[in-house]
Amino acid sequence: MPEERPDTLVSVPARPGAFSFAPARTALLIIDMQRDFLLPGGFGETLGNDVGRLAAVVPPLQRVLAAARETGLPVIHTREGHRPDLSDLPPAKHRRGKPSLRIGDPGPYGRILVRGEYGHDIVDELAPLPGEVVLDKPGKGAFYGTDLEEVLRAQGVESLVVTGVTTEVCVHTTVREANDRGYEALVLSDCVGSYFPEFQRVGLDMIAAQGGIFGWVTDSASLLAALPRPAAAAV
Ligand code: TIU
Repeated sequence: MPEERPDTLVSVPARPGAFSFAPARTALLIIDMQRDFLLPGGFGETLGNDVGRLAAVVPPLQRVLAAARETGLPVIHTREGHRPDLSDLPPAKHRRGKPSLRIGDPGPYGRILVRGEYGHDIVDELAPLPGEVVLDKPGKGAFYGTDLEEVLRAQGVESLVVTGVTTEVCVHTTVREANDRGYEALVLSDCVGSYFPEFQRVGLDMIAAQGGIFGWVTDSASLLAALPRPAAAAV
């Protein structure tokens, strides 16, 4: 409940400068930590990517998720994917990238990027708890074609801690969408992952450049040190 969370501002060292937020008005957004992006044989691999590069995101994100739950921040998980009849899949997206398996084709974890399939769901390590919002999105941004704005407004959220994959695609698109809608976004550098090391670095630089043109960037340790938690949980 928002009224039970600390309403005072806390400050986190970040680029391009300290990020101040009220935990009472902040949500943790976890973008597309789905088997289809992280495991061999899923959508990410069909696009020609080395999916092993994303594994490093899981342990720090587990720690941030645990801390968010202890603090009482709303946790919103997203999943990129499409209806089983693919009626929400634009032909241009279907054709994109000449993948060996296209969206909707049967893969080792069920139909690629289709809602309800095993591969479409979130990895076990970050499984949503009952009561946490799981938001299905057809596009790269979490605001496009979803009710995310209504969810945030109903919970009084003004700031977002953004995590997930991939840095330069769905994380970036979502941060830009959030910025345009007036939300302040803090991206955790070790809790977002890319298939391309250079895109990871440049993607984060692009967010924090120009005085924080899209948002702020810090790491999970800095956020965890700043997040107020019950004394027993923080040790
Ligand atoms: N291909 C790629 O890097 N990402 C995606 O297709 N979706 C997300 O980032 N979730």
